[in-house]
Amino acid sequence: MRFTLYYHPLASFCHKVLISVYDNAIPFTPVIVDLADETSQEAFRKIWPPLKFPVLVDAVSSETIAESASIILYLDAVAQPATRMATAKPWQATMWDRLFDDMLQLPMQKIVIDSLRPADVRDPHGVTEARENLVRAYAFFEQRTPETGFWLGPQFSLADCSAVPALFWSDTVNPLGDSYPKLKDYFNRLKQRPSVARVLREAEPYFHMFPLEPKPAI
Ligand SMILES: N[C@@H](CCC(=O)N[C@@H](CS)C(=O)NCC(=O)O)C(=O)O
Repeated sequence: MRFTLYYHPLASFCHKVLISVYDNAIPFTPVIVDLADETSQEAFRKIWPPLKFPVLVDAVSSETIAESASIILYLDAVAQPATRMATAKPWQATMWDRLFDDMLQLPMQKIVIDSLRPADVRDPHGVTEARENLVRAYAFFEQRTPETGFWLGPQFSLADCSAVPALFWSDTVNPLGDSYPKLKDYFNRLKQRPSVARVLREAEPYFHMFPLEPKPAI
């Protein structure tokens, strides 16, 4: 098999890549990384010492690619997929990718990671700020979600792959509620796409590992 993907089914940044490979039926060897397991961690350290996933290894080019968006763009370039995730305007796709990561994933991670800290070193002020940032981001994305059209651009793209985990996990820690109807409709459309539904279904058996209540739900 040409491509090997190192990932975890629950990990939000891995969802971006999984959606793109499932969407284009790109075959790959899956390697689930369990950082809590010493053997798995040491095996992965040899592949990628920073121990951050997803990571893709291409046996043909011998390249090791990290960073979810870079992996998606790499596969776009070498695997000749039917749906080009970079689209004809790659700067737009990467702009949305950065916005979803920076404006939703980062504050969402702050809230989750803080809950894993010992009680005496938690950062309640930082968590309140992160929640405020999520609400500001929801309002921004609500305003920018196109009035017409199915996806963020003229076709399903990297932008939409990035939107899924950003919205899914942010909605889990700080529910969207009913104040953002366009964004919510877009999120619901995303969840119906077969590649997205498959990624969320594969994550579901691990939902109990999520440290906050309520647990995620599809
Ligand atoms: N910017 C990176 C972020 C990668 C990242 O933070 N991955 C998380 C999983 S979603 C991870 O590796 N966590 C393990 C750790 O930080 O120890 C990307 O887009 O791939």
